[in-house]
Amino acid sequence: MRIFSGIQPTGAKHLGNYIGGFTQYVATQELGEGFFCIVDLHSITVEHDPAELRTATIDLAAMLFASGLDPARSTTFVQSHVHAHAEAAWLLGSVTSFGELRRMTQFKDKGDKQEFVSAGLFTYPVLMAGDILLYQTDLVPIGDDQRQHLELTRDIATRFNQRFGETFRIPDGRYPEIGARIMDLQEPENKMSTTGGTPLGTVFVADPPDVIRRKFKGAVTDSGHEVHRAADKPGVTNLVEIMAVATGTPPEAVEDRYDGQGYGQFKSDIAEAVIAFLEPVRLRYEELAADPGELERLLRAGAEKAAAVAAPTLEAMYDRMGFARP
Ligand code: AQP
Repeated sequence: MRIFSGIQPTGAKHLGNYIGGFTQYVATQELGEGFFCIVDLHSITVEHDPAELRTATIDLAAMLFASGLDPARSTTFVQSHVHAHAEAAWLLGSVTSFGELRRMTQFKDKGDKQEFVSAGLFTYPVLMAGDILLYQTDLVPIGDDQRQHLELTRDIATRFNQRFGETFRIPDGRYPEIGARIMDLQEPENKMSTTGGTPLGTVFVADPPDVIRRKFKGAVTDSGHEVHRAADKPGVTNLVEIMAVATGTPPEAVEDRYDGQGYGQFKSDIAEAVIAFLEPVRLRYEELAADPGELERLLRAGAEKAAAVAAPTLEAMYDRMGFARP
């Protein structure tokens, strides 16, 4: 079984990324052959700082290894190191319609927040489709926010196969049972997000304990005492889910334990649970990030392995589309 997922090197990674991304990568690497990609080409679709992109790329490698990705077992690499990704995106653009891309909710949400809406932001899902399809992927561990992009990937692959002959495996998504969409602590109707989140509502993996305590203390709930998940209580629902994931207990058990007690104790217990959940990763991350030379070496080795696996798929794409190859 082939597993592929990508993660953007944009700034600090948050608790939503950790639950929707990292924990699933580590779990799925046990299921087969994993390819985990730092998708730097995606990060330039919104305004970015070149110096930051460079350091964030290496930093993210440290965080991926710190969370438990094993470089001996899973291929961890940087997207721009494997040229096939950019080429595949161009080819797949011809089997993706303008109408499909225009329907992507992430484009609408992010586009609304940008002063300059780049063409790259619009075509981003095509690049993502190529990322996944190049590796003949069976399973894509992602958070709920990427569900629509994965559906589009499946449509693009099916269309390519129909038009040019069987070339791609059709991938399935894998979403966390709990915590597939962690919400902002201050604005729980919005997902916790790097570009769209509030500063106090976004918990970073590398936040020190006192910062995590402060953020949970200020989390928006409602005026009641009921610790129950409900559509009209997104703040409480989110906290119950976070507590469930951080402690590895079912959300119903969290509700039973705290119902009727008020939110003060609940919030302070969640903060402690999240600190304990993230601390080993943060400490290991700090250790690994101190040796960028070693991280670069691991990423070079990863890119070599990834390039070898992606090359035959790209070649098949060119061939079936009728290109006269050199
Ligand atoms: N709030 C979330 N809850 C659960 N999973 C989430 N993911 C992102 N936000 C949440 C998952 O994290 C993985 C890596 O995401 P990414 O950093 O590559 O980019 P993203 O999905 O676009 O989300 P970000 O990081 O918050 O950036 P913004 O919102 O600024 O684009 C993915 O598997 C994602 O599903």
